[in-house]
Amino acid sequence: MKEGMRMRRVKNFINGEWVDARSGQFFQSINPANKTEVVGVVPKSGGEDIDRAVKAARKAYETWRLTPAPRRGEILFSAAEILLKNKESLGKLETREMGKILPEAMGDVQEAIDMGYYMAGEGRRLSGETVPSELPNKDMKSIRVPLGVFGLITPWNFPIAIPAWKIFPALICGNTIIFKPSSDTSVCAAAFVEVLAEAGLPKGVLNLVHGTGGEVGEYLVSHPAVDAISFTGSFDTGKHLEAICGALHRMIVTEMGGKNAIIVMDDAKLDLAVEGAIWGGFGTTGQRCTAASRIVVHKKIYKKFIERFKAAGSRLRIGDGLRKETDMGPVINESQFNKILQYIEIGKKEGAKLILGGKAYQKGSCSKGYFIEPTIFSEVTPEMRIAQEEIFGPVVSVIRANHLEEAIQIVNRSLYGLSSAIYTQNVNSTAIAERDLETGIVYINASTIGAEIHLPFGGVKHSGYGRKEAGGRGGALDTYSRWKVIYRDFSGRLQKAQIDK
Ligand code: UN1
Repeated sequence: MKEGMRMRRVKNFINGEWVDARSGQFFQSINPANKTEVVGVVPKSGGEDIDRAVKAARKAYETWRLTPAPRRGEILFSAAEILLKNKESLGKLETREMGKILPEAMGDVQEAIDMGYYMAGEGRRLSGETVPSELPNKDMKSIRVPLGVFGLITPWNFPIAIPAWKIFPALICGNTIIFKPSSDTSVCAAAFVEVLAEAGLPKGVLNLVHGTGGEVGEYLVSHPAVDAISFTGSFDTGKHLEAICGALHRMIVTEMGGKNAIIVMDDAKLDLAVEGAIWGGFGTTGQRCTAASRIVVHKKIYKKFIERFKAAGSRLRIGDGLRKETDMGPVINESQFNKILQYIEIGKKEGAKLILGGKAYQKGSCSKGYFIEPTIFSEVTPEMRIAQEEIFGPVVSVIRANHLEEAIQIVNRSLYGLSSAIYTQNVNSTAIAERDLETGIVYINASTIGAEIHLPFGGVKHSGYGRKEAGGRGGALDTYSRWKVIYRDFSGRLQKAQIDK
């Protein structure tokens, strides 16, 4: 724990060297549970730093793409081993820089470990198809090839897992990388890159450039020598980057917001549903893109659900995520803190009934951080702004529904479509929900959060665009490689497909 309290001077990582930004300027990364604690001092980079990183990545690509994938996999396997050895210290660092409670921070590191082992194994598969030709003495196959130099832009809410979701598959497929993490979690990003360097990644294959989205993110996305982009963050930024890439004819995948909902039917196991709503709504302080911000409850059990949900919410203990007894940590920064409090005011003005929380939490040492009470609104109607817009904080809206079909309509009446859930004991209801819910992920008798890494992750509508993160075939491998098709004719004569019989 003592080690965890030190302030770090982090650097950019370009062409295998730790360097400051060309500008010589810095910014601070602070602990959201205690604004007076500086977790790290971080280089404030600009276009010149990106230029150097892109140059290094382009050069490294020439050899990395030819390195056998099983060898690339060995480096990933070593990285996973190092992460496992350092799981607790990385978790503590993450709690200090991002605020989530330690068990969740260690889960975040575990998600990266899982992805490391998984993608290491993919190094021995990366399979395509070999199929017979319609002509004699001819063979044909599809193979996966890298896209080239990838720009990766990641958010602060999963400071190690989300970079791992992108970096490990991009590497196993043979791409080289410029990694631009959120400026709120620069120290975690540097710690993660240190692990990959220690695992033996050749110089230039993975480059890290710190800075803000406006200053370096956009420059990276539109850089002429970058081949593809993967972005996770807000809808507004993602859509803007999609437009840039569209004009440049550049591949981009975006993973964006959510307004995820849990349906609780009248035959649900109520206590289980309440637990799921608490975990989905207030886990990670509501700051997952999969967070359950709407609970759509069958009218027959609405009152009972509200009572139990409120009681469970009021038992949550708020505080520094490093303390064992804490259930819910702070929100990430001042602008999020203000935005969430504004949404609470909007909810009140719209006529929703505030039944729990509703303000900043400032008891004792919590006055030094960005803490907000777990907040529940009941009597929310589907069109209210608090039921439509992504708040990204510990604010949950409870909506009443008359029957299953109406509940599904309410869930689908959203610009977003990332994750949804239904609690019911009726197998037929689960079948209808699984068919009709318009989200990329559907949970049955489980909350909206907690996706595992070996199936594709991503949503529809405003929640995402293009290919998916995580998973193998149909997921990350398709995102970070493209198909090349080879036809070989060894007949020694001209053979015409579709014409010769
Ligand atoms: C995110 O919130 O951006 O499914 C990712 C989950 C986590 C990942 C969330 N495994 O909740």
